[in-house]
Amino acid sequence: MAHDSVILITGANGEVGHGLIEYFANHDHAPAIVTLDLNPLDEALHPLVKAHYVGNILDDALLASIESDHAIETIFHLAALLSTSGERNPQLAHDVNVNGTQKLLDLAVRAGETHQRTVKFIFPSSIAVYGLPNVTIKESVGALAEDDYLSPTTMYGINKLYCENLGRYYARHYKQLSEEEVARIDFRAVRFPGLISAHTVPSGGTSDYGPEMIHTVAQGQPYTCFVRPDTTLPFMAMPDGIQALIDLSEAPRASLTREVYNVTSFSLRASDFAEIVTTAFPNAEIRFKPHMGRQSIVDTWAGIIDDSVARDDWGWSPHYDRDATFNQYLLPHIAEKYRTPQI
Ligand code: AKB
Repeated sequence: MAHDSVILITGANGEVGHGLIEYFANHDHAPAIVTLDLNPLDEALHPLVKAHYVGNILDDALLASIESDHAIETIFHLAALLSTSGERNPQLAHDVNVNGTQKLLDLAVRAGETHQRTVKFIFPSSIAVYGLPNVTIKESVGALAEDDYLSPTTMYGINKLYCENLGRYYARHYKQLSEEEVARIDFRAVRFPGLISAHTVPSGGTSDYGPEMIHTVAQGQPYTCFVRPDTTLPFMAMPDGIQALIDLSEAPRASLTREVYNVTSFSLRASDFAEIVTTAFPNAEIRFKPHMGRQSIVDTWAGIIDDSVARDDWGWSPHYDRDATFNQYLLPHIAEKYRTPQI
């Protein structure tokens, strides 16, 4: 039976999934969208997708039915456990983040063979792949390029780094011993910094202190930050994160010089975050009470990342820099969401 080509989005119910669905559904020439998530898809998105599957990415029968029902052209594989959740349950993180990704890569290979095409596989990786040995080096080393300091200390970071390599293997070397094997996967990954959304508060990540601080204070509640004031991480506004995945997926293959790209917007200390939030919400009550475990995670992550290769290869450029992220995106939407007065 002939099938129409589709884009498959896993972990579709998160905010990145929402953004991708809205983008492709409103794009004239985009294929139809099929989604997979542990939870039922938000009602509002139903008219925008061709089919939604509820279940676990480790469920082989479910993946087989998606594969037989549709001709998959592109996969955005978003489903994952984040870094703090991964330390709470390392075995589950490995199952979902590694075994789940491999199942999706295998599905992509089979879909490519069945429909005689190369399937695009778009993968969000993370700054968690970095593993700086100590804070002194973190502070002195400057912006990290893609191949610097890749010794992650979290299950999540290890999973992401391994899946970057697995994706490159499937794209470039899969079954390299067999003469007639054709590459069936075009694997492309972005390494995200902390993403900050005006609409949702993340959970299970370790960069979450940034978005938690602004959303909590905007609701008139005190916030206790779980990292030291001097902790520096790179961040990006959520719409830019979504745009990065779209831009990379649409870039001509010939312009790409690698599979995995850093993307960033601005780097900020936790104390700078608190200062900006306090300026916007003068009644803010923010205190710092570092959590040893979570602090030790962010101390190994890059404070600044170098995304010049993404800028050169596929024209990456964030729409929101630091000031625009706060003044044009976060503060107006968050104040509106919680109806809190700002100065
Ligand atoms: C996390 O904190 O785990 C994520 C990430 C930076 O990948 N937000």
